[in-house]
Amino acid sequence: PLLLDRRDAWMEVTLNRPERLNALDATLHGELAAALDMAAADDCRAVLITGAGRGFCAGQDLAARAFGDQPPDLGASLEAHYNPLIRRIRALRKPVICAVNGVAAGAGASIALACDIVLAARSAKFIQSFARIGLVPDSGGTFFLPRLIGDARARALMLLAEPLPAETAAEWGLIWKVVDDAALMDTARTMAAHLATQPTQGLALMKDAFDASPGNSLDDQLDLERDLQRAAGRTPDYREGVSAFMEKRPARFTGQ
Ligand code: LHQ
Repeated sequence: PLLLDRRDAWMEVTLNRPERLNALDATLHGELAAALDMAAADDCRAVLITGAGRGFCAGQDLAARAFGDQPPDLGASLEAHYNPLIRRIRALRKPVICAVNGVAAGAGASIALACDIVLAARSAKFIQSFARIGLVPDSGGTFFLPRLIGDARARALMLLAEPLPAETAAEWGLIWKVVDDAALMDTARTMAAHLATQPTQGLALMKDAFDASPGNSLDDQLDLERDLQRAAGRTPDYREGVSAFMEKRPARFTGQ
């Protein structure tokens, strides 16, 4: 249920259960985890996540969840699959682009929001569908959403479970940009190819700064920036970036 395409210097990961709008079951989770581990170990320098068919991801596969005599332990499912997935995306030392090709519902929306840069097709929608089935937003949704768009909008979206059109999502700052449907994948691939030529270590250090920011005081964040900049300043790509600037030529970053 997952397609993996290793392009020149980046990896494209496509959720591929289009008949279920790419809802996640244990198999897809397993393949996604393996793909992200491969992307982490591999020398690719950017990752692009998208969905096959008309949806991006409808969250947990509700058909796969059998109700027995005992109530299910959904916490165990988060512990086993969803939380590690979100951590894998955030911890990846390379930029992760999400091309939201269609509806992103429930944990499917949270997965998109965990990525570094989100592009969405004009026809796409984001739905915090958890309330519709009596659940709580998960997979980092209650972390990402209020930080991205503020408490008032995040709460209403989650309590009401109303679909948010991609254009509004972009206006509100939930995502980076909306792209015409037909142009989405070209735009996303061009971006992935570009990012794969950039100073990968510096970008990874930048992700560290953003991840730490919400929990830090200004003093802590200034200290962290000092440490991250010290690390960035020691990379060969910093040396190359400065040389290229001084020599008025394009930089040739190696990702080191
Ligand atoms: C689906 C699904 C789906 C199975 C569409 N499952 N088949 C974590 C831990 C553990 C447990 C619980 O959850 C979580 C986190 C979560 O993600 S909870 C949230 C789960 N997701 C949802 O509640 C969303 C359910 N889907 C929908 O509300 C709609 O399908 C949306 C609004 C996404 C799209 O609506 P439409 O464009 O009208 O499409 P559709 O509903 O007709 O869906 C197309 C097909 O895909 C359909 O199958 P069918 O055989 O009738 O053609 C759906 O049954 C199937 N599908 N989502 N999550």
